[in-house]
Amino acid sequence: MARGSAVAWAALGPLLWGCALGLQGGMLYPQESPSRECKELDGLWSFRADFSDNRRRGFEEQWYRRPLWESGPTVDMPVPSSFNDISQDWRLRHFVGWVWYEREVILPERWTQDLRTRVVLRIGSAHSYAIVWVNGVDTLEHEGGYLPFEADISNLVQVGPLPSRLRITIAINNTLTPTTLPPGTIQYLTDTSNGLYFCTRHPPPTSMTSPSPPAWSKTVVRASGLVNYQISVKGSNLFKLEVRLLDAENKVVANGTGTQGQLKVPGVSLWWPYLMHERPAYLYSLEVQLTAQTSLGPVSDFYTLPVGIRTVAVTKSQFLINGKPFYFHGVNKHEDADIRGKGFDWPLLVKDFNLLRWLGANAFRTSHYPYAEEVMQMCDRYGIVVIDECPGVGLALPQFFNNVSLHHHMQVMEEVVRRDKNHPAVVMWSVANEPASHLESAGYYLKMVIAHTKSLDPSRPVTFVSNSNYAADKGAPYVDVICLNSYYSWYHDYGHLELIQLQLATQFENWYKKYQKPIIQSEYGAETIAGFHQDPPLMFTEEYQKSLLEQYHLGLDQKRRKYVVGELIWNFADFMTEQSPTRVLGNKKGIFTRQRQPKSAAFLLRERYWKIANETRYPHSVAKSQCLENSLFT
Ligand code: GCB
Repeated sequence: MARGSAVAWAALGPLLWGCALGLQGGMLYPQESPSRECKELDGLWSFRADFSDNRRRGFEEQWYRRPLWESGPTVDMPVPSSFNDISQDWRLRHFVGWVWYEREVILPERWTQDLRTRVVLRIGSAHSYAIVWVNGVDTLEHEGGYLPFEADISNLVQVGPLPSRLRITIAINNTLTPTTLPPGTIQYLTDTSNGLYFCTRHPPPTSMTSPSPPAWSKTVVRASGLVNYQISVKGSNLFKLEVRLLDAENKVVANGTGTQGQLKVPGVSLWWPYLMHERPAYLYSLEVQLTAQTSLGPVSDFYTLPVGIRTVAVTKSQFLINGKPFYFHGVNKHEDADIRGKGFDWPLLVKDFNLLRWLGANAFRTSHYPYAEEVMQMCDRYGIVVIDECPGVGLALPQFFNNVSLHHHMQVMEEVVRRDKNHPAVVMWSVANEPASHLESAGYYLKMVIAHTKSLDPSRPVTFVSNSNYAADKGAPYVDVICLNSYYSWYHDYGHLELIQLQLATQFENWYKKYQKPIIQSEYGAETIAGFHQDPPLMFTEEYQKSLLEQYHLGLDQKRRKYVVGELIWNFADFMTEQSPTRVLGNKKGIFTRQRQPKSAAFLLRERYWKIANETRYPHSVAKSQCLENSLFT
């Protein structure tokens, strides 16, 4: 599934190449500047699923060597999207194996004729193993969905007088194995000899030539902010780097030169979460200008990175942003919508952010994989705090905790940190959701992944989300914040809403007594079919979802001024899943439907989130925001 956008971009000459923390190099989001041009490759691609028994006909017949239509029929496939719900072919709905995408691109003349231009092909994400050919030449391979990958293709396009047409072919395989992330197992249908297979996941999931960014870290000293930057340059040793930090009014507030340095910002405006300050989400712009000498003459490159200045810290009972206690009142999300499935689209994204603000939510977790970079950019701009989760979901079987998986998991965390490290909205990394953390092998595995993530980015706390018992969990000793999923009165003791408060109190007290770390209720919720009603409440009705939430809220209120630092509802919206007897056209635990219309629980949650925001912090600034919200939505 080509979920993410594809883009080709070009920059003149040597490139700024980000480098930060424990990471070598970086990967800048493609951005136009006086030296850079981008060409979006989103739109209609030619597509074919390889339905052959062994799924390998495309390789046997070398489909990448010629235009795809020459080797058989193709259909139109929109990018970005998931292919599953686009066609009327039932085989595609559940297809596992190799699918082939292809499109032709016409490049601007400068890209192919000016040898000082570097041309880069970048894939926003492809789930989950991808091989890319350019004009039939094997160019790029990448393992793992959800994250970007790119290759410098200058030497492929700058070969002759006018090779302006480029044929890009991408083969993508969505098979999950014990060593992919998420992992899965392959089960053969009745007759293994015909090679028909499908994979299950555990648990069934829901459904720069360039530069690169200066990496930065930040600390706050009274009224001054410090921005540390580090830049690496590719393609020249003879260069000059100038760095300027501009405030939101475009006034230069600090200057620097060279590949690394520290910018001091007197009278700093900090980046605050939504509802925590009257001017939340304050962003500076870090402008980097490179001038370099190359064998082909002098060249320049420009890149501008939005920068937020803030601190994050964890005590044994608090989560602090800029030294003030922060309470996560938010949601878990999925990148999911009707027809398009997983994938990125602007109307949905803006709608979701409007709903988050309506709700008074100040945070979400990227359950259970990194979301598109554009989502992270919106979070920076809206002040929505993010727990950034990698695709470490479904690590439920002992065989998934092996060395190959561990190595890959660490690699994935590197890619997540490399992509998202410069987003002030990201305040914590989550390395997994509900791994079988009661296993000894899982304990070692989680310890290693968490330690590796901390070495990549010592500035942010790291967690994983547990559904284990406090006494059995082997990973909790290594996290900074305990994140707990529990489904009282849903998967346990269903129907018994009266037990929730007691169960929740016991859960919190046991975990806190053992670990003395702040706790987030990272999932809770109830399957609810919009329009189903019953009073007294019965499961699957809107009344039941509301009552369950009310009981949870009473339990959370007992602890939230003590050591519980957050609550994230499961889920923001209904979403598609694999078929199963427990799912009615997907997971219906949303407080909004899949079409983003509110169920009764959305109003309950809205009242609660605004109340928490008003009562706990900055009454002066919050009152103003609420005023604005109310006037917008009444
Ligand atoms: C969970 C999982 C989430 C599921 C949810 C549910 O614990 O983390 O991926 O969708 O439960 O609704 O079953």
